[in-house]
Amino acid sequence: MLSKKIEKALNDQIALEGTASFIYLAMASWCDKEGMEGCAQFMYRQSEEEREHMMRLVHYVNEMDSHAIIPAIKQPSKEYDSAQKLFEEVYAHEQKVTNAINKIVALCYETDDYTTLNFLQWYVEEQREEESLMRGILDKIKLIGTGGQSLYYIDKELNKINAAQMAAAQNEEGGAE
Ligand code: OFO
Repeated sequence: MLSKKIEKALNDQIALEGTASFIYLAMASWCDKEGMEGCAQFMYRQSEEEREHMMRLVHYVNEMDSHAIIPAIKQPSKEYDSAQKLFEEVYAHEQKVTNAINKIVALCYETDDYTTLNFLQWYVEEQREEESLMRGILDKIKLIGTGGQSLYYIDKELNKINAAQMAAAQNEEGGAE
């Protein structure tokens, strides 16, 4: 069984991942409405991924004979000022999640919970990848600038990332067979 401290920290993390999933879904929907198909596809997938991260935690907490609590989720913003602002928000959210994961890792050391520590290694690696991916997207957006056709080029860049991620997922599936 998990200690009360770790159980609470993991339940807070469930809420954070669930919130990320909803925020990213709202962002995907806004991109869709604005005709940015590549960005929309990317954010729909990020939203799914965050849900999976939440579910991993739900299963872990319950497997450890504790109780995973499903949180109420606040309605995210409906409108975003620009693609750049949107990705700045995503990046800031990812940094917040990384900090939260690091705090639970520290708590695991404090409470000698090496099972949870081991479980969290996957999240540590995932956050490193996500932060670097979002930073890369923001760098590209800044390079493209805000000229007349900037949205077109930003969307094109996101489509390239979509294609690369789909190919990587297919490779993984192929390897797993
Ligand atoms: Fe859950 O990986 Fe990002 O936030």
